[in-house]
Amino acid sequence: MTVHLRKVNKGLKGQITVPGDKSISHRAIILGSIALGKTTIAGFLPGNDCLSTIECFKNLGVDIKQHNDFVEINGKGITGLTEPNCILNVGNSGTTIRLLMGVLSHTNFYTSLTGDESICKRPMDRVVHPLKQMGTNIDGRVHGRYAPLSIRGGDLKGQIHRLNVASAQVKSAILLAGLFATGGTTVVEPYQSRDHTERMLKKFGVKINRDGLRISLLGNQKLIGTNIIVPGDISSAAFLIVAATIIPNSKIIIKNVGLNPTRTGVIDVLKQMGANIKIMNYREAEEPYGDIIVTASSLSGTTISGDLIPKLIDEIPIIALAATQAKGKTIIKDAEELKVKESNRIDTVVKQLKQMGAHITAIEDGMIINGKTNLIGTDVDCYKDHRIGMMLSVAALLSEGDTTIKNSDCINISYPNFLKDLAFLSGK
Ligand code: SPQ
Repeated sequence: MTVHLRKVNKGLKGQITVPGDKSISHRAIILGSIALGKTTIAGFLPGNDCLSTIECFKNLGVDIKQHNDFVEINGKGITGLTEPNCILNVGNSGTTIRLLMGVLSHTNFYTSLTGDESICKRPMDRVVHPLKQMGTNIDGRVHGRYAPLSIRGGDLKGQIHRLNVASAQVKSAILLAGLFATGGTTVVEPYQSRDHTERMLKKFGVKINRDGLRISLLGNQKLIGTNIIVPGDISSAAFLIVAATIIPNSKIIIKNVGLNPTRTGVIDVLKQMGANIKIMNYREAEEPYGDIIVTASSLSGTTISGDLIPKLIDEIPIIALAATQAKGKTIIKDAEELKVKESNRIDTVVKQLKQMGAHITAIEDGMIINGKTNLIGTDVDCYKDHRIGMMLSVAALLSEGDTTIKNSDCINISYPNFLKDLAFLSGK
């Protein structure tokens, strides 16, 4: 699909909710499937990635009923999955393929896993190697580096794994495999990554321990079905937060957004740049959440690096757009992981924003942006990457003239109503 957007003349106004958190929705399906008894999920994200996770577990013999944002699962227990009679297709979802590898690592049956063109280019050896060390039989193209993958599980032994990238997907795959292993499994992270798996395992009754950057659990624990409420996705809200910050005269309220501190880096950075963002009705739960109020404001450049990067990795495309509207220089570094997302997000962000007139340069591990620049509408491509598609849609609302975005249907991966919500806030 190609969309045509143009500059908005008034600011964004109104109150809105964003769809459920993608990371939490995936984990609720996965843990509900291997738990004993019934799990319900309210606020589930019915985006393409999470629907792929449901489809994979249905093919593994799990009874799952989904209606919009409500899901009911009759869990199979930790050893109850059955051999699928087809290749499991994860579509565009890195979280699905990597976490599934952990869940399937102990099975005594055969599974093959694949995904779309982007998935088949993303590195899988970061999960394949630790799982092999634990005792699973797993292989893939180029010595296990890429999908398609094949798994025939094995008898797993718990181990200590020291990660060299801060990746919640790698950490989660190892911890899930650890549930089926003899003895204890420990993951040591270089920096803290999102901790939804750890929080949700606790909710399903698993004993799991964090000591600084070390997370440990013992194998052979039972998961008991439970009721999960998924808060709004802060990664989706980030597009609206930046839009309301940089489009003059805006004021919006986003209700019930997840505020897990391992995900709120985007709010910290935007505030540091001068954004007017307030949190109201903050509530502590398994996953904290609250309402976010954003009023348009002027921004100044900043530097984003180190342990902040995993807390905002998926928000870097939209932060880069914010930086084009900030006075002075913004440096984003230590973000090499951007190269192995749905697209190479250093290349795609730099190329597309440059085309719209931004002063932006790629560096080896990030980008440098000099603002403030008036953007110009033109023809752009989101390279089938949902986060690039949403960033370019916000850029279009701010740019002189018309913008045409190719391949924008990828937005359905994480925020199916994004363009409608933007139109609503723009008063259309
Ligand atoms: O699931 P997928 O395709 O990897 O999705 C992305 C995204 O932008 O939606 C990354 F491209 O989010 C990842 C995120 O970057 C979701 C995720 C998770 O749910 O555990 C963790 C992060 O990836 P990683 O590699 O740092 O663990």
